[in-house]
Amino acid sequence: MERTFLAVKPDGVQRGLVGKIISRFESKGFKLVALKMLKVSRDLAEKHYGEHKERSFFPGLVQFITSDPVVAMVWEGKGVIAASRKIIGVTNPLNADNGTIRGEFGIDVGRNIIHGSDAPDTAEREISLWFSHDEITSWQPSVTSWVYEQPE
Ligand code: D4T
Repeated sequence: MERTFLAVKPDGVQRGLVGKIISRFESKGFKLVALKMLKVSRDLAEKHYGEHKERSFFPGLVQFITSDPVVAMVWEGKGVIAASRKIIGVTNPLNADNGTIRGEFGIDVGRNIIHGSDAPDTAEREISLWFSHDEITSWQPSVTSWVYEQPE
């Protein structure tokens, strides 16, 4: 089954949106397999956002993501990477569709509430960057056959 890495950023935590955000992925039918709250180190932030290190917004982004706790998660399910990006909405909340997390809760690109992996290779890299193998749980929701026509 496909997995993705999601993180409620410090603005989402400060604004009390953690429960609402988790609820969206739970009610879609995706399975939460890892969850932790942490204050992100500068090293982790720079590794996570490494692809942006030459961009002008990089210092502010690292400052923001390390400023207060984040809630880091791994979610599992069919098509979870692309579906999560749809649930989250585009990067700039002002352009995000109504009904998406960013569209509903955000305004500024530097305060866009949640991160989600954008492709399978990114998801794999981010999951192993943020979680050790033994922090990821294996469990079988009892509702699986009510979510999937042909459970794997
Ligand atoms: P993340 O990675 O946080 O899920 O966001 P996206 O995948 O949607 O967008 P991204 O990688 O292009 O940007 C990473 C992160 O940088 C912030 N950002 C971005 C910013 O502060 N100013 C900017 O101009 C851009 C483009 C927001 C998300």
